[in-house]
Amino acid sequence: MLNAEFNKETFKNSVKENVKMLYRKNLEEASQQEIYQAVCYAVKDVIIDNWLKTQKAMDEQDPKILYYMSMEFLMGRALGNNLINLTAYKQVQEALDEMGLNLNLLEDQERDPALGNGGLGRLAACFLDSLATLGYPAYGCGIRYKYGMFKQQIRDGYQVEVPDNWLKHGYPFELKRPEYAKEVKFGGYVAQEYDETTGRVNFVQKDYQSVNAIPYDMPIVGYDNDVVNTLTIWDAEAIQDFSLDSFDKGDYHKAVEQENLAKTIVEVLYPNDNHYEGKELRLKQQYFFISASVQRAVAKYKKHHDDIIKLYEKVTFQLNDTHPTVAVPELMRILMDVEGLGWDEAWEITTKTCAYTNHTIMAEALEKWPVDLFSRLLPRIYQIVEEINRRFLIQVREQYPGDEEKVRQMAVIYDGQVHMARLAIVGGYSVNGVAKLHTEILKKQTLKDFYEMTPEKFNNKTNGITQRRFLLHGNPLLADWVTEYAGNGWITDLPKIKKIAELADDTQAQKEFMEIKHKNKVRLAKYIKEHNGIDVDPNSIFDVQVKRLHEYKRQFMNILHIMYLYDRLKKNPDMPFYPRTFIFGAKASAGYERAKAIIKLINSVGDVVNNDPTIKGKIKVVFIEDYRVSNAELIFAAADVSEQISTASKEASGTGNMKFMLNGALTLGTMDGANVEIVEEVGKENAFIFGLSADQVIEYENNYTYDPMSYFIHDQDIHNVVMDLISGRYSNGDTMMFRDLYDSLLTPKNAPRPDMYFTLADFKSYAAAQERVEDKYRNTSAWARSAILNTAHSGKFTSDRTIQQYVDDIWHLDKITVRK
Ligand code: 26Y
Repeated sequence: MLNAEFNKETFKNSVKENVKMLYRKNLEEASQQEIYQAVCYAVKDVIIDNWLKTQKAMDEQDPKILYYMSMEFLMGRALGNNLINLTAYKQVQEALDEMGLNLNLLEDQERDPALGNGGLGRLAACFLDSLATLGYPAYGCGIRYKYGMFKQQIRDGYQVEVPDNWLKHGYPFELKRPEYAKEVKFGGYVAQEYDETTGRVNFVQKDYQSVNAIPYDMPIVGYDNDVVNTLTIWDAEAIQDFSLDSFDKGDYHKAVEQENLAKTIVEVLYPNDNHYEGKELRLKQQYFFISASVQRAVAKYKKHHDDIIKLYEKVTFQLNDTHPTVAVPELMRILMDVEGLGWDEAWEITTKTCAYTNHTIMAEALEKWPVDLFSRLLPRIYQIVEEINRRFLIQVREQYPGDEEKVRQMAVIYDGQVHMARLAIVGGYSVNGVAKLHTEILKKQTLKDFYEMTPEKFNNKTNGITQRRFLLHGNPLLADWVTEYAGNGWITDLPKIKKIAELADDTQAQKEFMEIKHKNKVRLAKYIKEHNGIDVDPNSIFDVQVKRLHEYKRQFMNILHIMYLYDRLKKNPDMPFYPRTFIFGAKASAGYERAKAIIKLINSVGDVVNNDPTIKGKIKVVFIEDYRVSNAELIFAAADVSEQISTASKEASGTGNMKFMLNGALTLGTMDGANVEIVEEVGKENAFIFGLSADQVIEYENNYTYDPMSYFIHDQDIHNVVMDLISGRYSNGDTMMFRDLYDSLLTPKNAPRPDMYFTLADFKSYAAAQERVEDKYRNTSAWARSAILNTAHSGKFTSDRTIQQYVDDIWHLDKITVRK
């Protein structure tokens, strides 16, 4: 569709004008970065008009608004995505071509805004895209970290973390809104003051430190509907300039402290994924953005409504995991201490406003804050949590008289700790898991006492991804091919993509599909050559595992299998072997030593294998540095095999699995997370499934019956490959380099049991599944058929579907209309 705003000539002029205005240069003199900025401002011009229109529509239509509260938004680059959603990508590409400029190269000038770690943060970004595209009124609420997810460099095979100064050149799409600043208070104590006029006792925080939260708005452009929603991220500033005012007031010390607080609070994103560390600064970050966001939501509501009692009719908070859970007591505080409501009224409103999504069942990711720290930092909030807990336990004891085990399992404050998941469940009206299997495990195991007490709160919302970024933008060749046959309806209605299933048996279509895949593999091979200096063969099988590095995701099993294959090839050079390129991309949390050792192992195996002429290039191992949203788009488009090999029961859903499927890769995976539903959609004959089931894993865990040593002793292949960790083969003779990894399988030092992730139990069935991959790939037609069917059956996994289900079952929003 031709977008009127993108009249080519007007656009070209606008770019030239912007270069002149911003840099006092003409086009020939400007750098690529400067032209990129000029293009962004030209695009922003169009967006601003729609942004205003959306704002006006919201003011007029007064809809219920969703606030999606998240510590993380992994947005990825905005320029290309905004052009896609404005349906102006191709016109702008042409306009720039005519100016002698290349849109792809300009896009590469943009730093990824990486304000998130992995799945949870990227999910939030996909959700914002779908909310705007479906026309639902929604705000993302988060933190404007000065430094996002670190940039990863690989030096000598080791991960090195480099600060991500993403704001260095300024971020062209953001808008500072100082007029909506909010004060956020920390520490001090709570005084009770009698108010003569109302006859009430007020709770007043004294002797506190505070910071100013300053909102920055980012536009979230809906696809072809003129809707522009907002992601608000909060920056912190000192309340006042300490060098002037406070010095005179003799409060110099406090002023310096407040200045420091403001500086440190938004300094950096914690690079932990699925792993909790009780750091005080992190709790400060949580309360900082939640207090500011809740204050703003309440203020916005009060602009149009004077009946605070009905807040939940116009406002709903979705808590992205437990990280924003202080929203529960913070809303209670505002309703009672600021709005003057009593406990019961405030509680009713709060528990109709907040809803919680759980993203993990792993114990190590569950947030628990020591009472001492929590109460010191948030004294009034702590009082409220105490009272929530007191009242809740009365209920529990009423329902389960004499059953103190229930109290232990459910108390919000227990054993000197505030349990955030419990607070989120008690304080909200909905609890959801992110895939069917995950929700079942929550109900039957992890949260079973809560499920038993309030089953009506529990529901499943299987995750999804946005096809606009991960097919339309990331894989234009396949997108055009799909559109040619099935029309462009899939862009906003992904299930329509199913029509291409009709082509699965068509030889010509199979050929075209494989040619597109091949071109995308050439594109990735070029990226790998430029970034890694490694030559890879686009005719080999591209076997890809990209995701955060974590033991439960078992990149370790993948590389062990590569070691096993290499060893077999060495011993038997003429064995049938289809050339394979194993591609990894993964950041390890900075303090996660074992994860970092796995990165080193992957690179070390790569060094040996890639440089061994005797295997004639049959195996290549590539570790892509700095895996992030922008290079992910290239990687998904080029993959043949999608490695989704987590220990069953551990991966709540996975979303990379869906991106691969959409791009026609075949899943090699365990029956975990959303893999289960992927197989349900595409059929198990079009995937490679192996390994223990979630039930089997849980049974082993409960009964302590798993014995990895027996595999090590009785299986010669396993024995050999595990021994190669300490043979020096991949470490220039250094037998200690990978000793900890070896120990983790057999004799753990800092884990409750060996091989906690059942690597040895699953190894042989993984290797067998890999053989099935190879067999199938030899039959090009059979492979192409399955690949087409994967794309064809990916309809369920659009985040548009996920969002519609959240709207229907949890949020109950109405659409706004912007385009007349
Ligand atoms: C610091 C600590 C409390 C923490 C920080 C980040 C805990 C968890 C996380 C992030 C979790 C996460 O990304 N979970 C992933 O969420 C995805 C979206 O639902 C799932 O697809 C994926 O399986 C899950 O691991």
